[in-house]
Amino acid sequence: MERKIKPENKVILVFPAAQSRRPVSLDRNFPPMGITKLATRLKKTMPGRRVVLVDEAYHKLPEINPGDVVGLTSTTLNSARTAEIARSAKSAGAHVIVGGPHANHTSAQALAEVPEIDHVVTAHGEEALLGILRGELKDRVIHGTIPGRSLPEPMPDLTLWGSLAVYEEVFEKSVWAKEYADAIFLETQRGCTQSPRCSYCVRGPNGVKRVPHDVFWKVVSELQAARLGGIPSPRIPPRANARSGKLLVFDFSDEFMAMGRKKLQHLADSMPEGITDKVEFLAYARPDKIKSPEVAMLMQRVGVSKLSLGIESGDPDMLIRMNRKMSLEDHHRAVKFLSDTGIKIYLNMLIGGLDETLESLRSTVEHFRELVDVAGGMVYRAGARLVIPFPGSLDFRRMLDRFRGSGQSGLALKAEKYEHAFVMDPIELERDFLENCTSISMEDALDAHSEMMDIAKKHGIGMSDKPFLS
Ligand code: B12
Ligand code: SF4
Repeated sequence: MERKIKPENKVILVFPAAQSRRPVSLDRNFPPMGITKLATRLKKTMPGRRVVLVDEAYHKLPEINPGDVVGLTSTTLNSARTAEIARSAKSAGAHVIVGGPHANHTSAQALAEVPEIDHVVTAHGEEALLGILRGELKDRVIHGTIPGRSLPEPMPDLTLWGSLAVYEEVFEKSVWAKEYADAIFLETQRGCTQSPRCSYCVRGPNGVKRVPHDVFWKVVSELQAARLGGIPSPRIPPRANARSGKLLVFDFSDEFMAMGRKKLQHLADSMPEGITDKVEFLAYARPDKIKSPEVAMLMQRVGVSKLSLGIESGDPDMLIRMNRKMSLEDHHRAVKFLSDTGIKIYLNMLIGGLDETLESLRSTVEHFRELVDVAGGMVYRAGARLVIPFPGSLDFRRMLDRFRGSGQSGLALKAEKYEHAFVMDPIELERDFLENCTSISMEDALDAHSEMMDIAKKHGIGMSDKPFLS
C-alpha cells in the first residue's frame, strides 16, 4: 500500500467516541495510548507520512480524502461509532484499518458486518500497521506481533498531540489537581502473566512485554523533567499551564506489580536519587501479589503511593467462578500490609458476576465494609461496577453457552446474534447477563451499590454514584 499513499495522503488514527450513560462522556486525563504508540512508530519509521491523531472525546474528525488511511481503536463501548466511522471513511475513499481490544476478539464479525473495513489487526499494532502501509501485509485479518520481551516506544511521542492543553484542563478540574501538579500515563508492561485468568477480562494470552528496568527510571526522569522541571524533551511537551509540585504517573500496565519482590528490589536499587520527592505512582495490582509487608514496603520505596486493587467479590465461591485464584484472606492481608506501609488503596468491587445471589452480594457488601475498617482510613477511593461480559472474556462464552442450553428460542437467537456481532450495545450486554446469568435483579444490584456508597461516604472515600461501566 505504501505504493498508493501519496505524500498528501494522511494517516488518521482515531479513538472513537464511547457510548456512555454518564452526563459527561468518560473524560480522560490522557490521550489514548494505543494510537499514540502507533503514531510514534510511524513518525520514526516513515518520517514523511502525515499523521493526524484524533481523540473523539475532544477532537473532531478531519476531512477524509481519497487515499487517506483511517485507523481506529475499537472497544466494545465504541463499537457502534467505530463501524460508523469505518463506513464514512470508506465512502470518502479511505483505506480502513481497525485494531483494539474489541476487534481483537471479533475480527471475523467486524469484516462480515462492516465490509468497509479493509483490515483488522489483532493484538499488537506497531509492526502490523507499518506492514500494511508498506504493502507487505495484505490479509484482511493480521495478527500483530512484536519481537523480543521489551515494550516498543516505552515513552511514546506525546508532542504528536500538541500541547496536551485539553487534557490538562480535565486534570485541573479533577480531585488530583489538589494533590499533584500534573499527571501522565506510562505503560510499563503489556499483557498479563496470569492470562487467561479472570472471567471478566479480555486480555488474551499474547505474552508479556516489559519496559526494561534501566529504561524505566530514564523514562520516568525524562517525564518529570519535561513536564515540571523545565528541561525540554523531544517527545514530551512541557505543561501548557505551568504548575509546580509532584508528578503523578499512572501506570496502565495489566499487572505492574507482577514484577514481584525481586524485580521491585531491583527497581529500588537502581532508583535515581531524590526521584520519589518529585514523582509518585498510581498502579494496579492483584491482592495475592502483596504477599508480605516487604513487598508493600518495596512498592512504597519505589514511589507507589496509590494502588488499585481488584477485590471484586466477598464470596469465596464467586471468587472461584470469577477464576480469581485468591481468597478473602489474601484481600485482608494485602489491605493490611499496604495500609500499614502508608500506601493508599482503591478498592474495586464487581456486582453481578456469574450466578451472583442475594447472599453472595450481601457478603460482598460486608467484605467491603471489613476491608475499609482494616485499612483504617487508607482507602481513598472505591468503585463497584456491574459485570459486562465483553467478547473475548470467559463470561461472554459462558453467557452464550447458557443461552444456547436454556431451551428458550429467544435466548438461543440472542446467542446467535452476539456470536456474529461486531457492533454491540454494552447496556444490552450488561442487562442480558444480569437477567439470565445471575439470580439478582437490577434493583438488588443498585441497592448493594448504594449500601457500599453509604459506607464509603461515612469514611470520606470517593466513589462514583453510578455502578455502570458505560
Ligand atoms: C488505561 C486504560 C484505561 C484508561 C484510558 C486512558 C487512556 N488515555 O487511554 C481509563 C482509566 C480512562 C479507561 C477507561 C475505560 N476502560 Co480501560 N483500559 C485501560 C487499559 C488498562 C490499558 C489501555 C492501554 O492504554 N493499553 C496500551 C495500548 C498500547 O494498547 P491498546 O490500546 O490495546 O493498543 C494496542 C493494540 O490494541 C493495537 N491497536 C489499538 N488501536 C489500533 C488501531 C489500529 C489502526 C491498529 C492497526 C492497531 C491498534 O495496537 C496498539 C499497540 O500495540 C486496558 C487494558 C489493556 N491492558 O489494554 C483497559 C481496557 C481497554 N478498558 C476497558 C474498559 C471496559 C474501560 C471502561 C469502559 C471502564 C470504565 N468505564 O470505567 C472505560 C472506557 C473509556 C473509553 N472512553 O472507552 C476494557 C475494554 C474492554 C472492551 N472490550 O471494550 C479493557 C480492555 C480492560 C479489560 N480487561 O476489560 N481505561
Ligand atoms: S484482570 Fe488483571 S490479573 Fe486478571 S487476567 Fe486480566 S490483566 Fe490478568
